[in-house]
Amino acid sequence: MDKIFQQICDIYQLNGRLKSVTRLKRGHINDTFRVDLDVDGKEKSYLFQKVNVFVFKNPELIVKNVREVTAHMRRKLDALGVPDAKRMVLKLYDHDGEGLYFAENGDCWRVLSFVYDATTYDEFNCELLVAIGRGFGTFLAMLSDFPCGDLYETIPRFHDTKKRFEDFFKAYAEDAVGRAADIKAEAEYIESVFCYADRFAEMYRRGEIPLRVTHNDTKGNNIMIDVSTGAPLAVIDLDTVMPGFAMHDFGDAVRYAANTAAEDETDLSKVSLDLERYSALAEGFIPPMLGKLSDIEIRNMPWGVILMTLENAVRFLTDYLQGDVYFKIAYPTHNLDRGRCQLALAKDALLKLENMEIITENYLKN
Ligand code: GN1
Ligand code: MG
Repeated sequence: MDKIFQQICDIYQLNGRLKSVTRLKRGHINDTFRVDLDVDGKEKSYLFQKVNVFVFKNPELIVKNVREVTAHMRRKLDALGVPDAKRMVLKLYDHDGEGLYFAENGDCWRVLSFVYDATTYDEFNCELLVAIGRGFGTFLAMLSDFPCGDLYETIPRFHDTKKRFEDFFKAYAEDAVGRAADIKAEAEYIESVFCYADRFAEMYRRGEIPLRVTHNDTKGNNIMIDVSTGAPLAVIDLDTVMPGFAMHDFGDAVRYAANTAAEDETDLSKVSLDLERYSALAEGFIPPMLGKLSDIEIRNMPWGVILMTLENAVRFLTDYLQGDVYFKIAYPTHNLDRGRCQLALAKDALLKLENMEIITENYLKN
């Protein structure tokens, strides 16, 4: 076993004998490992994560945000006397007052609590989607009184959709690795929907919608689910918790989990937005936030779906044009396939805008 894992155990003073390390297939950015220790004959597990410092240029900021946000949630759950609080909020471990450990080769590591008897899913039925929606909606609700301005922007302009489009146009024009010719049709389509990109930012500037503490990466596999009850437990992957719009969190959850195909499906005839799954996510997500969300935010949830899907499409295609420097890929055209799939989903979501609006209207106050 790689000696780094033993080193991390020593640094963080995790008592016990290192038994096994399993790499988890989780996320396109960081590397995550489950580490099992033997503590006096009992197994204890942790998550070790190697933080991608190309993506998170300033990983200390993540630590600050995660510490404050999780402390806030823990205080709330403790005050309510919630018995399972440990499984509902991740814990970030410290060594000598530091959250991160920089190895000799420059790799940046952190240690997180392991959520027992829980798992994440990449395939979804409606019951699971209600739970996932509820988990993310409750996360937002618990943080709704956290002062937004106290959070650092861990990735500047992360959901600035207009900027994401502009970055795509730039990468397309520069054509650094000679791939622009592969996506001529996609680029034309992206040009045609650019007019939507700044919708939320404009609404914000007009004072119509607020910034909230949001998760910003609400993929269905970023929440732990209790394996026996199916209840949502801890929301994970807290690196992008920053000020944002509620519609982004709802929209990204739908983008990922209400697609009838995988995020990187190459048979585009399989890709579509499943309205029943949309409805299940709304049923989970919106009620914990009722009374907090304004009608205009609720009305704009369908636009969250469209914009997050377009944004991910342009991000994947930008990465393809730049030679796959950002997202992990499994094969050379992976980002191209992801981008095409997301565009197909966005087209279907645009066709179903009205259907989504009708479903979402059920939650309006007035
Ligand atoms: C990345 O790490 P992961 O896989 O949860 C990305 C998200 C994208 C998502 C697309 C920090 O999330 O923004 O929506 O891939 N995270 C970052 O699957 O860029
Ligand atoms: Mg992530």
